[in-house]
Amino acid sequence: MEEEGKYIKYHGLLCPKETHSEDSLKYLEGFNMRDDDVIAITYPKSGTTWMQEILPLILNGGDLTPVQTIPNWARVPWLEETRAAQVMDKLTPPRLMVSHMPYDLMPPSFFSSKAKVIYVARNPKDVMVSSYFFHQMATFLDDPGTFEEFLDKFLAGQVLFGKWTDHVKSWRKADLGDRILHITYEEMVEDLKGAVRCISDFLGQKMSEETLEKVVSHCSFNTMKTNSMSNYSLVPQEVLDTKKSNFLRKGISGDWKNHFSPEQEAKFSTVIKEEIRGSDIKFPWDEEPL
Ligand code: PPS
Repeated sequence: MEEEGKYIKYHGLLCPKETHSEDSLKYLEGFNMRDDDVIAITYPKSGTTWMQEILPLILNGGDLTPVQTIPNWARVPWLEETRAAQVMDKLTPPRLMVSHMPYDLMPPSFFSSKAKVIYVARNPKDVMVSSYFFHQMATFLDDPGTFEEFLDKFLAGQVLFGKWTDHVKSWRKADLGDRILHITYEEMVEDLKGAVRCISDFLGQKMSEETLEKVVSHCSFNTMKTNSMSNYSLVPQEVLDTKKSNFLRKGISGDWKNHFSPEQEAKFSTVIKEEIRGSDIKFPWDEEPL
């Protein structure tokens, strides 16, 4: 593993040193995945924090205690981050976790287990915008430069966890049968109730209409924004500078339209479409004209 400024390079992927170390990445490799584990996989800025809220609520029958008393990074830890080794053994089964890893870098035990996976994808244009503002606030990441510069870096994969297209393609080709549920951030924005129902069905959890309503209400953007266990307000200002941006920033689909010029949009779409071509991936945002 090489170090590069504020990052560790893991199989060519940039991981921030603030939250990753050689030890944490070795922990990932040797991780003993259990059959009843549940893992949400995301490319950064695609809905990780949202899943860290939704999953415990579903698995705890709508009990708000975990999401109101335990910070999201401890209640549903990242498999590859330094905190994992400290908190994983304290989780009551089924263990809930998240990861930004591409399919091929999952630990060997994952492939032989029956652990369930929820893959959340988001329109890469909105991912890029969200990431651009996150790089402005996160002092442990490189300054993103201009919007145009960051866009070029994003397309080249010189950003956290590499190319968006490589990530989504790796998980689409994943041979996991009914162990995996694919869902999009956009579907969750459009119909959160339907998305929560779909996730709870996938996890085999029966939920009354009343519990479903409670979970949906608690996972709304506005409620999560005021939950100190989920809005990153526990992180010092020197690490996440809220004068520059908020972690829970806008929570909408299509914010890219407020930031991309027509030329940037054309360039971005051309590269992404070219790289996705040949795979059978269809996303809700694909229907949009260039
Ligand atoms: S990270 O750093 O990878 O963990 O970031 P991640 O949590 O994946 O993505 C952050 C974006 O998700 C938005 N978010 C939500 N949107 C709608 N509703 C809810 N409840 C919600 N929770 C988190 C968050 O606002 C970031 O998107 P942007 O576009 O920046 O607002």
